[in-house]
Amino acid sequence: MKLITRVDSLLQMILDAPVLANKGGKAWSYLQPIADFRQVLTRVRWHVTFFGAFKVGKSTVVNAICGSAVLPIRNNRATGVVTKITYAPEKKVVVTTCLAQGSSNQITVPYESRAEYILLDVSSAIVRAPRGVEEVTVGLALPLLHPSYTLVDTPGIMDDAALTARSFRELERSDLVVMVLSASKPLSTREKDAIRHIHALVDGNMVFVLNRMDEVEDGEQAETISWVRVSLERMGIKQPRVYATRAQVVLREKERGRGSYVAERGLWELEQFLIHQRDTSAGEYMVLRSRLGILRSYLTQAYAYCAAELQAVQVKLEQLAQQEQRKLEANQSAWKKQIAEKRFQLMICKQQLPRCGEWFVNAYVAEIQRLMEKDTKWRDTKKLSDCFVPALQSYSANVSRIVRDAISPLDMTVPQFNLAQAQSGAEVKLPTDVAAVVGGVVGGIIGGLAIFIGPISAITGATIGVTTGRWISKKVFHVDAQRKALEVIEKGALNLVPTLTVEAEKYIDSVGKTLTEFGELNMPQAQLTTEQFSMQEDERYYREVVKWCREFQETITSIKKEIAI
Ligand SMILES: Nc1nc2c(ncn2[C@@H]2O[C@H](COP(=O)(O)OP(=O)(O)OP(=O)(O)O)[C@@H](O)[C@H]2O)c(=O)[nH]1
Ligand SMILES: [Mg+2]
Repeated sequence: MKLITRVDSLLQMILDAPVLANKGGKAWSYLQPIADFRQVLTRVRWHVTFFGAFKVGKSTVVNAICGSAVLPIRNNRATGVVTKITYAPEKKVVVTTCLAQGSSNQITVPYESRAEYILLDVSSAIVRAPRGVEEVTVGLALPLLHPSYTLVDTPGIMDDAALTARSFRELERSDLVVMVLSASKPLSTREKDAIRHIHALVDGNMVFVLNRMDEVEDGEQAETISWVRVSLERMGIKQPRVYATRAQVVLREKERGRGSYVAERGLWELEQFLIHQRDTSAGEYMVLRSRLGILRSYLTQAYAYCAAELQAVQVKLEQLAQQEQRKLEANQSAWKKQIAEKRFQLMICKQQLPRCGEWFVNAYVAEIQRLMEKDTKWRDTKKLSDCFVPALQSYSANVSRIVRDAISPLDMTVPQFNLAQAQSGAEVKLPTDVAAVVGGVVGGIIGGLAIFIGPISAITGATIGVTTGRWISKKVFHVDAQRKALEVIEKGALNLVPTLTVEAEKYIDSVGKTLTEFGELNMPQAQLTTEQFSMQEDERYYREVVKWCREFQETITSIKKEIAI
C-alpha cells in the first residue's frame, strides 16, 4: 500500500511536469522515455527478462521453467523478436505488428504457427527479423505466472545492432533481469559490459543462470560456478545469485514428466526465488527498486544532456552578449559622432546667414522694383510693406534650407523657420521687437523717401502718394527718384539684416537643442538579436529540465531511503 502511494506521487510528478508537456522541446528524446515510463510504473505485471549472448540457451531456460517448448528453438534459427509468456487460462498467441506512424496492430495466431513469427533465419549472411513483428505474447496457464509474472525472452546480443538495441530496450521495461551465461565460456567482455549496464539500470535486480553446465567437465563444475561468482563480485555485484543448470536436460525431463529435474538444483532454486518474491512483500520492493532504478537512469541521462547543453548555451549567450555589447558601443559612438558633426554643421550654418541677408535685401529690392515698374502708386506704405512678405518668406526658406541641409540625412522633424508668418501674426509668434523693427524699417524707408522726395519732413505714406504724384510726369526725375528710393530702401533693408540674423541664429540654436535631444532619444539601445532570443529560450528550457530532473532525483532518493531499498 505504502509503495503504491509512493509510485502515485512519482506518477503525479510525471503528469504535472510542464517539461514533459512540451513534446517539441530539444531534450524530448531524453524526456519521452520518462513520459512513457508511466505505463511501466503502473503496470500490474512483473516482467522477468531473460537476456544474454547469442545461443547461450535463453529460450531453453524459459522453456525449462515452463516445462514445455513454448518458445521455438532451432539450431539454424534464433529468437528474432521479444517474446512474452504471460498467464492465460487458455493457450493463446498474440502477435503485435508495427504499422506506419508508430501505431501497432495485434492479431491472434494459431499456437502451432508461433515459430514463424518468433524465429529468424541466421543461416544467411543477412539476419532478418520476422517482418513487421514487434513482439509476440504467449498466454499460458502456468501456475508460476499467476497472478503477477510475465517471462520475457529476448533476442541474443549479437552483431545485429537493431536486434541488440531492441533487447536492451526491453531491459528498460524489466523488473528482474535473468542474465543467462554459458558455462563453457562465461563472462565475455561484451557480457561483462552488459552486466554492468543492467546492474546499474535495474538497481541490482539481476540474477544469473549459468547454463550448459553439461558442457563443463564434472570435476570443474564447482570451480566454474565459484569463478563466475567471484568474478561478478569483483564487478561490484554483492552476493550474486548464480543458478547453475542444464536447461536442455531440465526441459527434456520436465516434458517427460519426470521430477528428476529437481536434481538440477539451479533452475529449481530460481523458480523458488521467483515464487518467494511473488508471494511475499519482497517482490513488491524488488519491483519498485528496478522501476525507480530505470527512472533514475533516464533522469540521469536527461540531466547530463540538459546540463551540458545549458552550460554550452550559457557560454554562447555570454559570448553573444559581449559581441553585441561591442557592436552597441561602436554604434553608440558612431551615432554620437554623427550628432556632433551635425551640431557642428549647424553652427557652420550661421556663417551663411550674411549671404541669406544679402539675398533678403536683393529679394526685397527686387520686389520693390517690380512694384515700381507695375504700379505708379508704389509710394504707399502698405504696398511697400507688403513687399516684405515674399522677401521674408524667401529669407526664411533659405535659412530653413541650409538648416535642413546641415542635418540631412537625419530623420529628424524640424519646424520651418518662418519670419513672414511671424510678421503676419500666424502660427509662430515672433518677438514683438521683430515686428517693431520691420515696422520701423518700413517707417524709416518711408521717412527716408519723404526726406528725399520733398522738403517736408515727417511726411506720412499717404502724403507721399499725394506729394510724389506731382513729379510723376517728370520722367527723368521720376527715374532718379526711383533710384534714390531704392537706395534708401536697400539701406533700410540692410538695417533689418542684423535683426533677421539674430532671429535666424536663435532658430538655429533651437534646432541645435532639438538635435541634442533627438540624439539622446535615438541613441542605439541594446537589442536582443533573434539568435540571442532563441538561445535565451533554450537556456530557460534547459534550466527548467535540469531543475525538474534534480527534484525528481531527490524524490526518488527520499523514497528509497524511506522504504530502505
Ligand atoms: N548442451 C546444451 N545445449 C543447450 C542447453 N540449453 C540450450 N541448449 C541448446 O543450445 C541451442 C540454443 O538454444 P536457445 O535456447 O535457442 O538459445 P538462445 O540463447 O535462446 O538463442 P538465441 O535466442 O538465438 O540467442 C539449442 O540447440 C539448445 O538445444 C544446455 O543446457 N546444454
Ligand atoms: Mg532464444
